[in-house]
Amino acid sequence: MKCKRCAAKATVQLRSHNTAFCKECFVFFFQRNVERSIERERMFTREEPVLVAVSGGKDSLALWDTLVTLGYRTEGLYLGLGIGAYSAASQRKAEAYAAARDLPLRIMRLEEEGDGLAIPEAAFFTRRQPCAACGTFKRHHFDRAALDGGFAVLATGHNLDDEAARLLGNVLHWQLPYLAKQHPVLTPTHPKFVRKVRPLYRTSEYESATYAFLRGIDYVVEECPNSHGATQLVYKDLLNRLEETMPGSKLAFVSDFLRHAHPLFAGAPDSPAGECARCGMPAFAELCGYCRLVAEIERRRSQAVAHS
Ligand code: Q46
Ligand code: ZN
Repeated sequence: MKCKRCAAKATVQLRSHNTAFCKECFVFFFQRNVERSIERERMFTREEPVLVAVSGGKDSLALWDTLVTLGYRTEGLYLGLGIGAYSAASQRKAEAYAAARDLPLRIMRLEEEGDGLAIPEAAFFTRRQPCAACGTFKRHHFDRAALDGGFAVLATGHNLDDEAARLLGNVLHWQLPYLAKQHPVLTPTHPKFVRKVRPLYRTSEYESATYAFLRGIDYVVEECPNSHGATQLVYKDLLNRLEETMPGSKLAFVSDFLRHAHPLFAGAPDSPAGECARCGMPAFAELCGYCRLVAEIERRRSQAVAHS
């Protein structure tokens, strides 16, 4: 098979796009796709400072690599979740990537932040799935870091597979408020929030893994141990089987939703009425969701100590 762009021997076949590329042309294709997504959705300009949340995985490092190559103003942010060997390995990969290319990387670790609560303790004391607390913690610390650092935009490495799985879950349960918020660009609803963007929303997991490999990016291959059994994986598996028989289904599912259906769900976004009495971030009630969660963990932790 020949490369669609230069007619050299193709090394990467993309059934979803019904095409194939050689190494150099695939890298070009990947970067151009990301640039088009950024421009089409008006995510950010080359003048705006962008904080890129990097987990040490293939998607976020491929995203950062692409943004740097395309000439955007970026800084990386690694948030350590305190999940044993997985977090230690992810931090090493993120640091090694940034150091080798002399890129600015902020390191934050939940164990060392104000409340000192990492994900395992949060899950243990709330008796809920670790991912529930993890989402709230990440959102809070990313928002805070973007605000404190004076960034205009926060970019994350969510890819097409993530978006398609999330959309399937939201459609299966007709989660109308979530469908309204399912978009690669979230406009801030409060002066203390920054714009949140997902430039890889049209790029599959296979494409970002291939890109990372071809660009010599050393990323953490293991998944977070808490992801096993997550509903998202069931949806991803289903969509992969569909994609196998009907290549291009994931991309069509997400892009047709954004084009035809999203406008029907998107009403006026809910804006937080005030600011959290404890941390000062935007909040719908007296305390923001993060501070309510921290208060709950602390209450249960002191009860556990009192009973021991
Ligand atoms: S890191 Fe956090 Fe994920 Fe691990 S605890 Fe769950 S949400 S699975 S992307
Ligand atoms: Zn708060």
